[in-house]
Amino acid sequence: MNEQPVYSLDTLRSRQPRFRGLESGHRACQGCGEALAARLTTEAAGPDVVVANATGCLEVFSTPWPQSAWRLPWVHSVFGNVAAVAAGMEAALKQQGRATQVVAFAGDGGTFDIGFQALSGMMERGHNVLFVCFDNEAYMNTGVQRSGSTPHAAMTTTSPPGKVRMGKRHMKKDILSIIAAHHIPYAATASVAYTSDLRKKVRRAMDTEGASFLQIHSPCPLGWGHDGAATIEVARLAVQTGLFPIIEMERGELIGTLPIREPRPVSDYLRLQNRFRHLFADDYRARKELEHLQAIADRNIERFELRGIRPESYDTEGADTVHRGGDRWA
Ligand SMILES: Cc1ncc(C[n+]2csc(CCOP(=O)(O)OP(=O)(O)O)c2C)c(N)n1
Ligand code: SF4
Ligand SMILES: [Mg+2]
Repeated sequence: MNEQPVYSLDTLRSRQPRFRGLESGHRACQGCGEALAARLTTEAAGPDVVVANATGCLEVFSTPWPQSAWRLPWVHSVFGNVAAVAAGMEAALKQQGRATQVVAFAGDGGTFDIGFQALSGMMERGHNVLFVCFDNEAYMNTGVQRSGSTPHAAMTTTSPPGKVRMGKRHMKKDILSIIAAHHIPYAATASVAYTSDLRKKVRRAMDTEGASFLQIHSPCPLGWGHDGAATIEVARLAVQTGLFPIIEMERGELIGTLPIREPRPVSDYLRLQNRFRHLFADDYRARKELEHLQAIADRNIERFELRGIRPESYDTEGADTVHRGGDRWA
């Protein structure tokens, strides 16, 4: 009879796959940044978590009745009340004396716009909930309508470029400043292009007592009009141009940034996406809008000192991009 080798518990554990909160086989588009962001977030937050998920792409592509891609307890809320649902769950678990933590998921529409009232109340009351906004900069689930997070000049179905204006007229809301005004213990931005940074922030938020907030920049190939294979490149360029600053705040004070060694011109980022195609037309207004977007990026770089004035252990050049096969940050 063949003797089976005896492995230690540690060896067996090291051979187990990482905890996966969101399984493959869901119905997101190829290259969906939101699906990647949700997978990374649950891997870092789990396994002892329960999730409340607002209506939106993530909820729809992960749970086509009667199937589910979730490997953790998960509840679907309506579009506008996920923070209230998560707050109730947290209060109930606390009452039962359980250590299970609560995470709320919402798109930018469910965060910046319709879900904001419930989010503000949850933060004000100080519930021990991590609220994650998967920011794909429009209402994608219902066919790419503009949201309060859609960048200025972007094309959506409700902000088409034409004779009157060049895409969205209004500015992208500075949600992190609004969150900072609630003085919650921890708030940060992250990007699917910088996965180690994203994981560290999720863990830090989970270790924080009280409300925490994470805004994850999550490209949407369908709504932004880029190749699904270019999702990470697009996400990285948003950071490296200064258009999506990666920052961390404690009680409303800036405590960390991801510096940019060599800022790239915004056109490198915009050119990859169909939603900004009209900005490259031979048109005076297009040139003006490009200058405007460059000024926004330059202002972010100056405001958050992204040229690396602050001492940091890594920057956008040194930080990883997508890391496969193991968790070197565990
Ligand atoms: C009160 C209400 N209004 C509108 C809708 C339709 N609706 C469902 S999801 C959605 C957009 C979601 O956008 P976002 O939160 O950004 O998530 P995404 O789909 O982009 O991930 C809308 C408008 C709804 N479900 N409930
Ligand atoms: S529409 Fe965008 S956010 Fe929705 S599943 Fe497709 S890529 Fe993801
Ligand atoms: Mg959205």
